[in-house]
Amino acid sequence: MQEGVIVKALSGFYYVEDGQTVRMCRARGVFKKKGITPLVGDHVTFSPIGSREGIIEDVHARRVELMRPPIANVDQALLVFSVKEPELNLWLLDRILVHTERAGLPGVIVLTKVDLLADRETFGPCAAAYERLGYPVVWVSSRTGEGIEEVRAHIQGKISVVTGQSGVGKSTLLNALSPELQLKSAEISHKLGRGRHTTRHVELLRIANQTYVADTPGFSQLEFGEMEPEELADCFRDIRQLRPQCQYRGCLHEAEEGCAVRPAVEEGRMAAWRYENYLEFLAELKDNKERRF
Ligand SMILES: Nc1nc2c(ncn2[C@@H]2O[C@H](COP(=O)(O)OP(=O)(O)OP(=O)(O)O)[C@@H](O)[C@H]2O)c(=O)[nH]1
Ligand SMILES: [Mg+2]
Ligand SMILES: [Zn+2]
Repeated sequence: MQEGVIVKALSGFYYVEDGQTVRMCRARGVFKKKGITPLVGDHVTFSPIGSREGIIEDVHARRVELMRPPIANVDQALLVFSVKEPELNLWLLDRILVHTERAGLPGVIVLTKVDLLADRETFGPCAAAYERLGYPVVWVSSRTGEGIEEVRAHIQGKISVVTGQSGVGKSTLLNALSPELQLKSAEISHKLGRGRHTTRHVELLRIANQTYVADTPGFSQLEFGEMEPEELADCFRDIRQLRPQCQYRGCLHEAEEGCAVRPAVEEGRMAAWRYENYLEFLAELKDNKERRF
């Protein structure tokens, strides 16, 4: 038996790197029975078959696990959003932040395609709002090279996952960081105003010594799965900070008396779009829960 890390998952095969080679492995059927899906980033024990194949026998306990996109044991997420083509979508940004916060992952917001922007001022207040919450915001153009070194500084010595809609420039960004990767990228469809889902699998790529980044397919939907409505407030850093001041412990921050969140929004201490997104996601989670019963 040997040990390695899953670096790629594709068509039912797991590509396991053991420090020397990458082997194409299948997972033992027992995982399916136990409801375990091996993820890219998983540390595994495998039985080798010849020099290029193997069978995964055991998936080691995960330090971190993210389901959207599916990956394990990363240190942080790079939330990649273009300012144009496609337009910056704060609803999706807040939605992906729910997933990363829930996984306990630090997030760095990367705003791409800033070369297409005539006036950056329009995005200034929005970027500042996320920075106040502790999310660094990096302005990037893979075309001019702006911000690439700043991204490099953020990923140095870490394992990161890039996530964002199709066509925002995730693969292009990784190519700018490391041209020898030669990842496929493609023009967005101008007719549909969105990307073409060029990247189709999750793959952990080596950028430098000790520095890895996982490229992932663009998401379109980001379902919350079986998450309790009560868990949502914890995934919004602004609400998490205000919550101790709410009068009732079980406050869901909708219209409760003595809630500290609503006044904060009215007085401009919390971003109004964040609160609107919170209420919308909350309604969705309540609805999901009803359907489960
Ligand atoms: N102007 C400009 N275009 C960019 C920039 N970054 C990427 N693009 C273009 O955006 C398009 C989509 O880029 P991709 O890297 O394929 O996007 P992706 O996020 O990997 O998309 P999926 O793999 O489908 O999820 C390509 O035509 C890129 O050339 C940028 O900084 N500026
Ligand atoms: Mg891609
Ligand atoms: Zn409240």
